[in-house]
Amino acid sequence: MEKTLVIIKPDAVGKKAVGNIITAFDDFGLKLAALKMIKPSRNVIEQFYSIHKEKPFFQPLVEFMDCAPIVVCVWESENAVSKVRNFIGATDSQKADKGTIRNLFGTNNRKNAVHASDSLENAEKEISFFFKPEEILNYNYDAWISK
Ligand code: 3AN
Repeated sequence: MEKTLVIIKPDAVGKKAVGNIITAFDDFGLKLAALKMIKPSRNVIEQFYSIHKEKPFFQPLVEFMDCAPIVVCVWESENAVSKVRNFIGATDSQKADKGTIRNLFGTNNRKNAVHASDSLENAEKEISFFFKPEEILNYNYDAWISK
């Protein structure tokens, strides 16, 4: 089973779309392994997006991510990384396929509702960036939920 990191961004939090986005991932067949709402410092956001620090959109991206709390979550499934990337759609919400998370909940290429890891290697790095190992929960509710 793969795990991947999803961030519900400030625009989606501000729109009160957190519940709907989590439900969409649940309904898509992913299993929630970790979840928290945080307000990272500007420095932490800069570190998270450091790969983009030379890009023209870096400063506005950091400012946007710094403007309100975010929700970070870990989702698990077979091929979780590519499954989630396909499900969220293109970076620019205006160009994201109909029915994708960014199409449904985003606005443009900055306010695009969610981030998701783009490779297994980055997923592992990004999960450990926000979560301690003991915060990633392994559980099997099928065993008792039907009782
Ligand atoms: P993705 O999140 O689809 O993998 P990246 O990794 O290329 O996209 O970019 C990281 C983030 O930077 C995007 N999620 C988006 O918020 C922002 N971004 C990317 N390209 C642009 C752009 N041309 N203008 C403004 N913001 C951008």
